[in-house]
Amino acid sequence: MAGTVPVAKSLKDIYTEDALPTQIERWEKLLRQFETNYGHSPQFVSRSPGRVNIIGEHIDYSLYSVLPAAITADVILSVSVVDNTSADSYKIKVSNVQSSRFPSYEFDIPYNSVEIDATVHEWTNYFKSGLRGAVELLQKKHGADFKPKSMEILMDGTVPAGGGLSSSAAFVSASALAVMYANGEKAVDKTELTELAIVSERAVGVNSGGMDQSASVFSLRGSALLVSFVPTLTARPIQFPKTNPELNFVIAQSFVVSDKQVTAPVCYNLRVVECTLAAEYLNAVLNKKGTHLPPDSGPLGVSLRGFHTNYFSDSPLPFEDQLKELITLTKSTLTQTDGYTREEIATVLKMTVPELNKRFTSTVPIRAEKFKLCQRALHVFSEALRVLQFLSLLEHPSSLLPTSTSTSTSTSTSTETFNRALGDLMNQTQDSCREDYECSCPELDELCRIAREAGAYGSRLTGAGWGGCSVHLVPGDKVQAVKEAWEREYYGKRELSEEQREAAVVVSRPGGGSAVFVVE
Ligand code: NG1
Ligand code: MG
Repeated sequence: MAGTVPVAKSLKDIYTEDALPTQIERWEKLLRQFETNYGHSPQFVSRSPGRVNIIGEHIDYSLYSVLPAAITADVILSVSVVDNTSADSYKIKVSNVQSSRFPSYEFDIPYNSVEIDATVHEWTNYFKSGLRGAVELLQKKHGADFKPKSMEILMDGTVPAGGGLSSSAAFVSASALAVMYANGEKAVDKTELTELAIVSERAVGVNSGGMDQSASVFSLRGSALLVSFVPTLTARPIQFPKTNPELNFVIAQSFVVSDKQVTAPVCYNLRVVECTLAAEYLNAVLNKKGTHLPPDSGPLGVSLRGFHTNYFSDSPLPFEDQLKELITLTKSTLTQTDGYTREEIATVLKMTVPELNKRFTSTVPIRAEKFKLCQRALHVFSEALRVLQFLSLLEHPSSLLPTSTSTSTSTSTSTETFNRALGDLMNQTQDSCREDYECSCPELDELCRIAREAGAYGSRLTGAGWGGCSVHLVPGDKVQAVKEAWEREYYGKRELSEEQREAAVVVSRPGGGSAVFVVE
């Protein structure tokens, strides 16, 4: 599903009807504030949304398919392009509607490089990483002496930071899109934009997969998105069955903030390294074709999916059965459930520990004595399988429905059976994230327990975890009960601001992806 980023004429092209009144007010405020800040109106606004991941957690960087959907919350950047005056640099002025939290900056940037200091956690790093990716692409297209334009920017973001709804990818994608458009690219290719946003975001210090940027750029209103990374990046819209009004996804914040840039060495980046080491270890023990894997597009150059493809290269076994066999093989091969030391892994990979460190842990800082290869690989293979099972339920709901003529009672019973089957898969994901991947936290577990007891079919964390958001499949007539139970047992017991209370729970409808809006 390729194509170019849409240029919207009206906010109706961007938001669902229920979101419009609030959004119109917000956009008008942004345009007014831009005039106050810079003394004239902006020329255009670039927009990219956050996302909720429905299923497929922590497997994008192992190159397995995932199923996210865009949400209404987004990043909007109002922009005006300024004539360059300097011979060797351009100027970027960037400010935020929430100016007390996010101070304004002015940067003089040399034409030939965009410096980002990932060790200093500035909010503008995300803008700069989008800028860097876009400028590199523009210079690849138009020649190394291409001179980017100066820009004045005012941003407004409504995706909560560190909340598991991917504020970072929304910001990086909107920034890269703004820079492309400001520099004369009026038809920005979605795949190019996504790929550059994926690589750019890694410059901020997190070795992320590509799910968030794909969801942010490619999503279509009303559909979830199946994002695949092999053999190339593709995004396919998946419609929810329209005849199933019970299919409500409810997002609930834990208000435990997990800032990935800060926790990466012991959380996110460590998992990326563990998965990569598991791939090389399994390959070294099980593959007869050489000690090391051929390179692929995983963040560290090889992946569990790469091992999978290599191992089953000539096998006629269906993909789902291959995953099942990999689960069995992981258990019989990676038997040390308390983890593996660097020495143990290096010996199997026939390298020295310094070589291992240089190859796998030098580009991203991590801290660990032992690597839990078995548990991490088990999560990845079983989660990849759950995505396929979830997808086949959505695409062939009849596989669970009775084949004979159905009365209305049996139809509603079978809708319930269907939703329970989806919910069970989400619950299994949560178990796997908690037990094998160790990326949940007591608060997320608690939100899931409360929701299930109040009638949710399925409940799990969404996004990287260790805090942030949870997502729940809740029957329409139980949404209220679930909300009340959270209020009573979770939110009511915490000190939250009015604003936090209001944003705590959202019933999500899949929204559209990136867009440019031209200001007349
Ligand atoms: P969050 O923490 O929601 O931004 C992160 C990664 C994804 C994916 C999920 C876990 C980034 C930008 N995103 O999402 O690629 O790996 O965790 O499934 O780091
Ligand atoms: Mg993020």
